Amino acid sequence: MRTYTNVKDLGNLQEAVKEALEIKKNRYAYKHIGENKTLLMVFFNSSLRTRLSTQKAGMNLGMNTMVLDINQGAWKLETERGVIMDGDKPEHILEAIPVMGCYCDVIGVRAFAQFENKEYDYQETIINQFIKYSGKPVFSMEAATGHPLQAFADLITIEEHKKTARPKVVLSWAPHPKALPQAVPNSFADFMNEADVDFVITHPKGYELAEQFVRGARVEYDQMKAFEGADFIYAKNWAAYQDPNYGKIISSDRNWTVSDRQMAVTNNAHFMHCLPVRRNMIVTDEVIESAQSLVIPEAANREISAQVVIKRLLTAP
Ligand code: AN0
Ligand code: CP
Repeated sequence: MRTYTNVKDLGNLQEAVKEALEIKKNRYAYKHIGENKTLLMVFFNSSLRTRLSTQKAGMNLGMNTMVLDINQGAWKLETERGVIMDGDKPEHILEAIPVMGCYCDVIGVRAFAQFENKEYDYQETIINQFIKYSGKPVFSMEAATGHPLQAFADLITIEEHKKTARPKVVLSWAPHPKALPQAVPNSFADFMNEADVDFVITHPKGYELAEQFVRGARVEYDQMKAFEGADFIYAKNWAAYQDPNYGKIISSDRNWTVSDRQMAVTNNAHFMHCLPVRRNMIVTDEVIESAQSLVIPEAANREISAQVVIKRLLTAP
């Protein structure tokens, strides 16, 4: 594996989950793999879980780890080619990336959608520049259109907690005061479409996700109907994808906040969210604190998903 930006990079998904569960049993078994290798994590946006879990995964593999926060202490980067750089950005990403590549063996990148230009975001301009110009294996720590380390951790969590061979998994939109990227729901849909689950997406009209991620998945606009008999509820906010509202909030309907009312019609479903989560916007205190909530085990599995990915990047021929 040379890059990790989406589910396909993992190849056989069942094999990948198996590898993850084996690593989880003994996460220090591969400490020799990363000896004298350096992991660089580059953040254009904030993070708690990704920063800590990915660094921990690198350390489990015996790597040295470095973190660069572009917005704190680095030069502001120009990302467009051809710009006359007479503004506030002293460095161009086309020099910065190969320079970063000189100091490390593997690079993780977090660069959210900017919501200024849909094509720019959905072409994954930033992470693709890292792939093209760093000369090193690159993995996504949430790029513009996907968060595959999160979705892989979510799949591992579902595998660990499912009670039936083919559980019903519902991805539900929920309200949020700020416009959030589609990366998390895109990747979750991408993974669930490849996994052996009965997958349903529910959201208000106008929140349809990109076709390349939804593929053939069932979309149910009635949230209560979607929740009926569900084994896993995966809540997440995202801003509109469809034109002319790309990147905009078009509903703040708090009836969509996941509460005991919706959970009551499920099959005693587990509640999932990638975190960070705004309580009583996305989910009520009662649901997130309930015995069925998996938000902490999900976050714990981020260390495992990252470790599988970094291990594969380190050992690729
Ligand atoms: C980000 C998002 O929704 O993509 C990161 C989630 C892992 N969330 C926020 O910015 C609050
Ligand atoms: N779930 C997740 O990626 O969290 P952070 O944004 O805190 O890294």
